Amino acid sequence: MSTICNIIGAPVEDGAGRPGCIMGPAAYRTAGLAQTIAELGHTVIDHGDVQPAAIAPPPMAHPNPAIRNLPEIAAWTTAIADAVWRAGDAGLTICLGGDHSLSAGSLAGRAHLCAQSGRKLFVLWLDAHTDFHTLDSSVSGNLHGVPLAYACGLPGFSGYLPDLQARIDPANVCLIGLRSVDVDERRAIARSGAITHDMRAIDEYGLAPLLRAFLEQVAAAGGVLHVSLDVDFLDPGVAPAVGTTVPGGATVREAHLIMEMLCDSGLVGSLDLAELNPFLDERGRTATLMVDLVASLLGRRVLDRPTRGFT
Ligand code: NNH
Ligand code: MN
Ligand code: MN
Ligand code: MN
Repeated sequence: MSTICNIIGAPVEDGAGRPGCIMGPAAYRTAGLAQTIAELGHTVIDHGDVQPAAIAPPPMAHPNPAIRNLPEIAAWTTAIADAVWRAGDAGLTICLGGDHSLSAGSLAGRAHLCAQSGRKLFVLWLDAHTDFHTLDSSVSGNLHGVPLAYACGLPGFSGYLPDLQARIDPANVCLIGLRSVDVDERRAIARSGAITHDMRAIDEYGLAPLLRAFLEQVAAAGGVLHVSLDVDFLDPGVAPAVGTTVPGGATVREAHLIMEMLCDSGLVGSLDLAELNPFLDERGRTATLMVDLVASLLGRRVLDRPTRGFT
């Protein structure tokens, strides 16, 4: 079962607290992402790196003095949403980060496509963090902490980040891997109705039943799934190349199991690879692991198994 993979580089780093994510797309290409996907029998179209739109003058000031690089992130969001929308909804679209603020654009672009096709969009957010801050609640001011709240249409973004063509229903969002959630985010995510599984839930029940329940929900609704994978979902022992390491993350096998189950579901339409900071990597091991996870998503298997795969 082969598909078309649209690769879009999104080398934004203005949303993170430290530089380095600008090198992310280059690191994935160096680690052989396109060749790996092609060897699995798929067709790869690499659209190159997105160029941010012109930054709107004069720079918009926000009453929260902590907020950093808002006009820059607005420009990136416009450009990434447009690139994702133009790639269309056939096959699989992969956005190579770039810090997690890229997902403001990828989610906006996918939501726009789904609004046009009438398909229901679901989101699987694999991250130590919820990224559910508003511009008003963010304490760090780093805009990689807001993309999910923005795409779900929480208040306070209008006039600062581009208006959404369509918002995502938080009830269609499932977050897995949580272990660092700020006070305001904790309140907001609980109120939103999103499905949340922290690391304790994984420890107690195992990943498979948690993910299976969500995938059944997506399938029953005839939905299409966007997967947003933050490098810090993984344990820093196996994935050191990220600026916001949090101990106690997912193991290599837990991450592969997710990708294998996602492949079998046949439901995934788009994927973000967010927060890789190659400056912090050790001999490319994090980039290589991320590429191997994409391979599992796209059908790499140890033994033959029934799968819906990608059609
Ligand atoms: N909640 C924190 C903040 O807003 C952390 C966000 N950092 C991330 N998110 N890496 O995935 O700064
Ligand atoms: Mn994140
Ligand atoms: Mn994170
Ligand atoms: Mn925060």
